[in-house]
Amino acid sequence: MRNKTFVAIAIFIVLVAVSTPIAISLYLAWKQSFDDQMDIAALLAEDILRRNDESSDQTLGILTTLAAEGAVDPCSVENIRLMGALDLASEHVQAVGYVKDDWLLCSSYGHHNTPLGPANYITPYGTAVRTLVEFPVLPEKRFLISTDLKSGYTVAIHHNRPLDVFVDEPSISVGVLSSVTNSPIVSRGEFKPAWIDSVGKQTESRFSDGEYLVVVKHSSKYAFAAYVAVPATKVSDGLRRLSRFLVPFGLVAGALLAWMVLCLAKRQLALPAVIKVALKRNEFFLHYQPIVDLQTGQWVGAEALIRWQRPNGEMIRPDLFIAVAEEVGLIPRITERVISLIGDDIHDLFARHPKFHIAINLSAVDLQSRQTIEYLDVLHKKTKAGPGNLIVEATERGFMNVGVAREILDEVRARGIEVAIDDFGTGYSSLSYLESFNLDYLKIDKSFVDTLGKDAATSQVVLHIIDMAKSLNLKMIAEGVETEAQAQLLRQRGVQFAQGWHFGKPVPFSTLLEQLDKSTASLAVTPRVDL
Ligand code: G
Ligand code: G
Ligand code: MN
Repeated sequence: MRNKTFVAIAIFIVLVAVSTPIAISLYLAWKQSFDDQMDIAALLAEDILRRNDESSDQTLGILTTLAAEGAVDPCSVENIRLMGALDLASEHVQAVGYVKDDWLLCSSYGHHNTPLGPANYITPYGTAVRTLVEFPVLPEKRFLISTDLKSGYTVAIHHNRPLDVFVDEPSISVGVLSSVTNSPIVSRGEFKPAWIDSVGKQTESRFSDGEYLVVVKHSSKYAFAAYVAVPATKVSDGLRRLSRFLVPFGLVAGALLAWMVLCLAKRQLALPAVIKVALKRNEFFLHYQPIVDLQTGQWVGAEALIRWQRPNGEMIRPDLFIAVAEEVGLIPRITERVISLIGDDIHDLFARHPKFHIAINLSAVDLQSRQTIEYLDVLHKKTKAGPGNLIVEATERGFMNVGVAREILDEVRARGIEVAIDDFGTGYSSLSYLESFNLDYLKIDKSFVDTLGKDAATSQVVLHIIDMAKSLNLKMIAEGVETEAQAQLLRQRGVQFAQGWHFGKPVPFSTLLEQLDKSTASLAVTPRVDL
């Protein structure tokens, strides 16, 4: 079950690990390509706008000059010569002329009598604009003609002159919009009227309608705007080009992440197998953490804590492998090993220190199996343990299947082995639940001891736990005591025993025994005198 979940999670993480960098690199490539195409369109629009501004500057210049000259007969020889000179001097301008009542009467090329038809629109500067004028003499050419309404003077430029920009791609649409009519004055390629709606008042608008990326730039001087529309397919072309570089990067990054995840997963998956090997190779051993009497400071017992050192020197923490062993059903074998290691360690401990106890941690499953009693029986006999020399510690989780657990614990107690509830307060047990078990000790969890002396509201909890233990007639062992201040408070509250770094860290059995022999020897020399 655990393995399946783990494999599923690992596969999921690998998939995410591989696809996320690729998705991100693809997105970045797409974004880059999109921005690139927008920039190209903006540059083109800028170019078109500049040319139009120039044409308009020249047109306006010529119209103002002629009006200021104020020739009596606009079509006089001198005036026509002036028109020719102005025409020649202006790069964008093809012809200069004079219009009256929609007829072109004369121009820099001489006299005419050509009807021009009505104007397409009038600009805010009082100029009539005809966008597509054909002259019979020049059938292939179309002209954009601007006429000053007051003077009648007129300037003609080639219709497509404003769009005479370099566009390497025929699919790109370009054009100039009149801000008066909101329609193209000149255009090349597809134009969608809907684009006009997307144009704001600002000088430049950029948007995409799905089919085209469009940039519209308004002239700051005149009533027109240049637009450029690049087909959206150009973005995917660019994306393809960029992806060729970015996606391999994504793949490498993803593969690296996946590899790391797999390494971690492999480690986790392999753990049960490694635990089995460790059992065979005797890689487990025990440390013992002293438990002291808070009144006398005497060591009254020790908790056996499992330790695991791999052949490569790596220590694996019990929080890690005990949880795995619990899930894969290896706990009975570990408990069996722990109990047998205790038997090997303690020899004649109880003969030398008859009041000393050794506490053994049991897991929830241990309380469901009569096998545990058999292991404990062997230990009991081997160590010649008297009443109270052995303690088993069961966590609240151990009491889940109440019936069986109670039966087994009662049998354990019948042998003179005492029972402690471990990590108390971290589980879900209620008082009534607790009352239904026959217990001897309550171990106050380190998390509650930590709150002592701090002004935290939780420090109230420890007081309730102490009261509860008292009312249930349980002896108390406070865990994880790290300071004298904590010890002091616990002592004041009537807690009898404590365990923690303040008194001693977990040590090998030989060290424990040495200390124990030393302290009793010194006691023998200077016996305590009870007053
Ligand atoms: O000392 P320490 O970090 O080793 O203990 C971590 C956790 O592992 C504690 O909650 C302790 O109860 C648990 N533990 C230590 N030794 C054993 C053991 O022999 N059996 C079981 N079931 N749990 C143990
Ligand atoms: O079985 P139990 O959950 O009681 O496990 C005790 C755990 O607490 C062990 O991991 C032990 O090493 C650790 N421990 C014991 N005393 C102290 C202490 O004073 N401070 C801290 N931080 N950990 C402690
Ligand atoms: Mn414990």
